Amino acid sequence: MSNPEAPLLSEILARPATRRDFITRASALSLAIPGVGAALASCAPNGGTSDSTRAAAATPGAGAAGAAGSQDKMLHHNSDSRLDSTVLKGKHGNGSSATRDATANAEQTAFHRYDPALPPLAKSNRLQLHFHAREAPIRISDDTVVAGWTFEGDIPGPIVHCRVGDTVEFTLTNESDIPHSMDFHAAQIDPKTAFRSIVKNESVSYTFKPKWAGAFMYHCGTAPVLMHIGSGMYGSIVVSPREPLPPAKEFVLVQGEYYLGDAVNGARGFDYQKMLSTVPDIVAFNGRPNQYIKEPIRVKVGDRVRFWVTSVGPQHPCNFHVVGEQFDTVYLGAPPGGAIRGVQTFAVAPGGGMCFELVCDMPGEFPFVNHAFGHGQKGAIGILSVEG
Ligand SMILES: [Cu+2]
Repeated sequence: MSNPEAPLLSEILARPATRRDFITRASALSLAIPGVGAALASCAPNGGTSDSTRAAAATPGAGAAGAAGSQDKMLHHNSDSRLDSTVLKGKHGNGSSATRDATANAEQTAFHRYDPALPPLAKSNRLQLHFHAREAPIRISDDTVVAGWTFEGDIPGPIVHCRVGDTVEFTLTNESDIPHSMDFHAAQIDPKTAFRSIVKNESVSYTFKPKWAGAFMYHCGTAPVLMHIGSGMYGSIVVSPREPLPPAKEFVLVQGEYYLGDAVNGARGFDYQKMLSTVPDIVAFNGRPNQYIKEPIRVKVGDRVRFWVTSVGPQHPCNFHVVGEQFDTVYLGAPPGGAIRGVQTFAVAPGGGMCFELVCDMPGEFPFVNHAFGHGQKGAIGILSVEG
């Protein structure tokens, strides 16, 4: 659905943001991209933040039910969209993620393999999470460090694991000069309050109870969302059903794309204009191209393997396939619902997540890939090593 009257997203985002402009911009974006106007509106310029709203927003466990009653106050608490637009034009880097903090000591940054194992469930039905939005250089391979905008200092952010119906009490604290926010796809909640942007040293808290099982993306939703996801602000929350699935070795794969600009202080910035081209330099599982070629995911003959696969994009699906294997089960809906059998490849949409299962009945090295092989070639590939 296109609207010939609607200005280009890039033009809208590049305009200076007076309050009137902002409202015009948000309305225009609602036309251009449904929902984006609302997301932008959550970042409306304001005349200051009252101490009472700041304190309320910073109280861990303060649920959305409490927050929803004070929408007007919350709008005043929101970030300044002029700051958002300076991400693209001005002091925050001309459409590059390469800020001072994102590049500091880049060359000393060590590589680490991102552990794909699904963390165990907590015993309690209540999960308390406190994430920090921070800029940090991340070494994604021997020769490349990127200027990341992160949750908890890594790309992707931490894997979260809970059950359907658990209570997730979430707090985000922003340690960056750039406004950030958190959008959990596993939550059903008023996004205008819960997913609003916060400025440096402020916090936002909300509580949700996942209704459906599955692998769900989480991401920063601050405008322009493309820039924030494209700079590394994403991760996966796996929601297990209350009735356990069959025993399995469980792994989490988050496919993301990198659109790289020039190096600053040894770290490659993420480049907004390149993101708009939708042609990535790198596509990676769990933030590092080819990392599970160098150090495979290891299981044993007879194991059932369950992959919780999320494509965080920002643009492309993950066409998930295991060479030399077939999935005995792919869940189209929330596991255990919507199971289909005997599947070779299935596409996980950007912003989506799915659950794939296979049984390893012979030893060998089985590549798992994005079968859109341009993206496999750019790093979305690994080895499932099955030992006898
Ligand atoms: Cu952000």
